[in-house]
Amino acid sequence: MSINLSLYLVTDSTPAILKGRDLCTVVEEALKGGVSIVQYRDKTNDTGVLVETAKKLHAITQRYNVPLIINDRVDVAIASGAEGVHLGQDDMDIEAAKKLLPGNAIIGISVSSVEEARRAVEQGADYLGIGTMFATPTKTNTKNIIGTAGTKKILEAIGDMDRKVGAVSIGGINLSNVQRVIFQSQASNKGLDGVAVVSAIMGADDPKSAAQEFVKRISTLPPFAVLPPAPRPNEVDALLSEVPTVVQEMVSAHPLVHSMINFVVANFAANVALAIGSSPIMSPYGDEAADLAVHGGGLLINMGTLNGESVSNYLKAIQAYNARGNPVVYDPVGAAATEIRRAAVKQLMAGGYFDLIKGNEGEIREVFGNSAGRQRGVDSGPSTLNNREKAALARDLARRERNIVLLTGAVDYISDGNRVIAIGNGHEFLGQVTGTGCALGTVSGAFLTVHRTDKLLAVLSGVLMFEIAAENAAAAEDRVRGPGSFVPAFLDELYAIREAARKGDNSWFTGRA
Ligand code: 3NM
Ligand code: MG
Repeated sequence: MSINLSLYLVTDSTPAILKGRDLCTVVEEALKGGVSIVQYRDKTNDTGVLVETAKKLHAITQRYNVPLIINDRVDVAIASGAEGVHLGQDDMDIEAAKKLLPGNAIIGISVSSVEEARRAVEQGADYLGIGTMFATPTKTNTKNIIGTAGTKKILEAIGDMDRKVGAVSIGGINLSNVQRVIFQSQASNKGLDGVAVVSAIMGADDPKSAAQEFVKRISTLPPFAVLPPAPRPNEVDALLSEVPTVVQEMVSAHPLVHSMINFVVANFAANVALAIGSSPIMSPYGDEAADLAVHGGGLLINMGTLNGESVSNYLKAIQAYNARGNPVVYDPVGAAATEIRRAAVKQLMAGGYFDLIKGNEGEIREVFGNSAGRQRGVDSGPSTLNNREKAALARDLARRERNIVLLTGAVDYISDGNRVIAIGNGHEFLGQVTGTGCALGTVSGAFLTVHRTDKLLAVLSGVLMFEIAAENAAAAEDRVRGPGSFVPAFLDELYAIREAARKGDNSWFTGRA
């Protein structure tokens, strides 16, 4: 049986969602907009009302040739002639439901873990409702918020099974996140067959146009999606040969970068941005982001001096840049330092897409969900991973998020989930001045803004320009005696590379990386 799960409408009869409108009218509007399957979900009414309403809905869904599924209640499904049931983990089990229902009935089940998913497939479920994707006011008693990372794990597990099964994601899915949900949940062997939505359609002022817009977005990639190029033979050499050209591109494009950055280093990061030839704006105010994003620049989120308003400001900005496909860089400063920061990481990871996540070992581990425990302050602390493990961590996080990860340290690791590049450039003075790591976030934003086809190459080019400038500055022994005199020399050397690149002179790079 092949069921079209692409846009799965789940009904809700509560006044907050229906706002005085008739349930059947709202569902019919959604059907006109392109909903492909409907579930009647009603947790409050008596059985008589449920059967009566299900029959009315069935008469409508039949006209649109769309299956009607009944939530929880096998008896209501049978009495109304609906095409199937959707069972929760606490409802009747699949085996019992199969005995009662006609042989061709559709049986769906809610799952929130790999174990539940495997069991449901073995028992013969036709599709899985995988959730909860994001926290949602529509259902607050959910077991588990699993996000795109948890959803992907479940898809990976069922993709390996012999029996094929449909899969939809549910919970907090709306027009602004639906493309990201589908893109980031995609496992190597299975993707979502659709999304299940309650409030974003049932509660919309115009359910028909909301459904139409969902249909459009479901069938297209999100604006920020760039599929990484297939690795070539001698990939590292090939990448390195392209770096000077990418630096030239960045210098001549003069990209705008909007940094939402901590107040300790904002001045230094702005000076670095100017020195490389980009155009900085430092604004922590989320409501400004939509206007700034219009210019096509990049965004940096650096949560080094988090406060009570920061996360909501960041989320507004991320959504504005994501919607246009402009690059967003996340620097999760001190990610594991406090419970507040840990919560902020979760909210931000659930709230948007980051083209690049950049951090030290402790920060990247926290983002990955494999924390080594509380960080002391915001510095990296002693390293506990060896080089192989660091490379694997960068690769695994990038593969999970479908983005670029830059794990910084004495050796930096950069990955797109497939390629992993280790970079040994730089100088120890970079670690003795505040703000160098943060400024690299702004620099990466500038490069990602200009070079769009290979994000890994963009970030690699920024890191190499930055670290070679640091080497040049530290080597200027006439001018540099320590971290203090290093800072102006570093800005000078960034500027010198920029001027060389502007003239098409690549000698700064030859033999240096
Ligand atoms: N089931 P909205 S979440 C009905 O996690 C339901 O199994 C969920 O509503 C689960 O689209 C949910 O308005 C509510 O966020 C989804
Ligand atoms: Mg249920």
